Amino acid sequence: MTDLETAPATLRLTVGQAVVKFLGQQYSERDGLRCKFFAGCFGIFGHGNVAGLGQALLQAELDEPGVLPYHQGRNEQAMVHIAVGYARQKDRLQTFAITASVGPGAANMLTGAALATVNRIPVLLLPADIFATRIASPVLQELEQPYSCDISVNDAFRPLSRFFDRVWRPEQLPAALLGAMRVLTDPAETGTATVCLPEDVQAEAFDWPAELFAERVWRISRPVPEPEVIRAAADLIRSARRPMIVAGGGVTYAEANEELRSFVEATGIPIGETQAGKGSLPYDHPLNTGAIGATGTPAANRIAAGADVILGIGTRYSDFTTASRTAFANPDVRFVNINVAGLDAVKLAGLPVIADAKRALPALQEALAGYRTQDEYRQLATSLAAEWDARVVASHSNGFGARTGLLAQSEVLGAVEAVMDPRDVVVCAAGSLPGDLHGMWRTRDRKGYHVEYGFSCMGYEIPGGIGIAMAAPDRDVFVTVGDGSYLMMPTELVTAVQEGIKIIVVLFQNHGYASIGALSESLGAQRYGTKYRFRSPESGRLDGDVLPVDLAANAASLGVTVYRAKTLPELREALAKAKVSSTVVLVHVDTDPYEQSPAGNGWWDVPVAEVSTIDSTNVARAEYDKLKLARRPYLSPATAAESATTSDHPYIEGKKP
Ligand SMILES: Cc1ncc(C[n+]2csc(CCOP(=O)(O)OP(=O)(O)O)c2C)c(N)n1
Ligand SMILES: [Mg+2]
Repeated sequence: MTDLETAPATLRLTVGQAVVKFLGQQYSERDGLRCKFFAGCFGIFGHGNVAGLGQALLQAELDEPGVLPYHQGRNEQAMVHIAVGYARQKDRLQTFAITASVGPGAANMLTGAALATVNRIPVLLLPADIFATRIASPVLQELEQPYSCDISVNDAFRPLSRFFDRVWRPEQLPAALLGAMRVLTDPAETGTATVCLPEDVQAEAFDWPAELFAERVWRISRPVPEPEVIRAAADLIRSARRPMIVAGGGVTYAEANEELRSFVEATGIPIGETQAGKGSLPYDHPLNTGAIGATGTPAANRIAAGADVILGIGTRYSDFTTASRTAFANPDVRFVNINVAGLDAVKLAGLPVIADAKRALPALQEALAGYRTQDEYRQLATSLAAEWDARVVASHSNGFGARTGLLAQSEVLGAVEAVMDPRDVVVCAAGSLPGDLHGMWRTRDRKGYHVEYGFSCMGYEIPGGIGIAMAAPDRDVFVTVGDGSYLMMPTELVTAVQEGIKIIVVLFQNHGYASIGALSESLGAQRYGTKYRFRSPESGRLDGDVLPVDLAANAASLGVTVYRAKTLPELREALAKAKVSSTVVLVHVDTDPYEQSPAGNGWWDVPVAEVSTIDSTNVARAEYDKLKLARRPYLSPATAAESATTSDHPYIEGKKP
């Protein structure tokens, strides 16, 4: 044998070409189903990536079409949102890579990076970086720091990423890519993975071991619960008279909806849903009390207030879920938390069941054999939910718009819901709509509700909707967006038009921030800075006439089909046309910023100025001082209450064996 025959096979490629080739070979697998992990790569090119990753994507498109399809975006932040929308709709089994140029292109992705990490959604960011050789420093757009030469704008990704690396030399690339893949495909760790690629390194050639480009399958794990922990959790739940489930995003990401249904029907424990958990069960399941927390329904919040054991499943327990730690008012309340992430499982001093929901729920159901809540408790949950549903339905056509000339938000939502098929997806992220949707949307399908509320990022709506539509071409995607959020990021409408990705945008024009306006008013800050108004020559303040913006014309100028609606019949007609259209559609509807939708009684802790020269602020502070007394620390260890095995349990039929 000659040396040549024994030498390991290598491929001579640039770093950019190696990245593209590697990404095209990554697969995820769960429950025996395998799919490409990267559906493609979004990118905006500048000097930092045009000749590196840009050249590599071109070469791949010509030589191996389809291996990593390239898509053009308008704004780097929005490209990350598209990836998040896509990955969430795909239950985190697939995502996109995103390449951006050095400096501002990279920095524009920071918001998206944080959003993905907060929401626990996998995205791979490939920001270009400053020259590794420093040969021409400072290059255009380089951030200089007097104390160090190895800092760039990209270091700002470190706290926003679950994995961060910078490839100063080609030899470092395999470890960086494999490290990123491990984190992206770990359900407990997933979020943003950032691999920074200096612009000179991207173009540099290297002899890569051929096996770097072998097909690689990443198993998305389903950690099983420890039997001892399941026994302890079952003991705690058996001690409960009024248990409640808080269903979070983890239920659906684990595709555990049927296991949840079975568990709920066997044990008779009612559920409340978080924003990410909405759709865990259909809205009309008799034991689904709907949204819980600050934007929760009176039904869920009443059950939560009396609950003695909370079983949290796949929830981060954000302040909206706990109503800023006031929702669970029973002094003896204890928590059991099923979660793949230890970080979440231990929250509220809960008994941590660190496991996948699809594995843990059947185990817990078996351990709870014979346990069932009492009829009257279940009936209470069902009747409270039905009462709320009647209020929601009434708000859909309460005649408000016909009386005042401006539609109420609830009327618009009713019309949107009516035109949608059960599997269609409603999308939102910020403003007054997420609260209304959380409480009032009647979700019929596990993937039919998509409100980004981990980061609640204005501007997510349209790009997020595009990602969802790419992930689910068999569903219509209805993006609900306020005028403020629309103005933040209408740019990706161009991307949707370019790619022929149908989304239906319903734009709620109320000339400013109705949500923050109402919040401001309730906190004694008089809606300051929340209306879009001219600066008045008389007062010198922003309280003049309504601004003459025409967002319908704006959307039309981007190539979108636009309908305008002012009345309910006009709106219904526009939505019906949008539903059957094959193009990108925007329905522009004028709504009243002051009309409040029906709501529950959840509190949200937003501190009010403790001293002030303004009367309204002082009144609000006095109210705040009262309300904050309801906050609870939730620190009691999660052991079964002493009385549990002996005392009378009016709501429980089965007792601990
Ligand atoms: C990027 C970003 N900036 C600021 C906020 C704070 N914020 C939350 S809602 C909102 C106003 C949203 O206005 P609009 O989209 O018109 O919805 P409306 O409140 O009128 O329903 C603001 C400024 C945010 N969530 N995201
Ligand atoms: Mg608005």
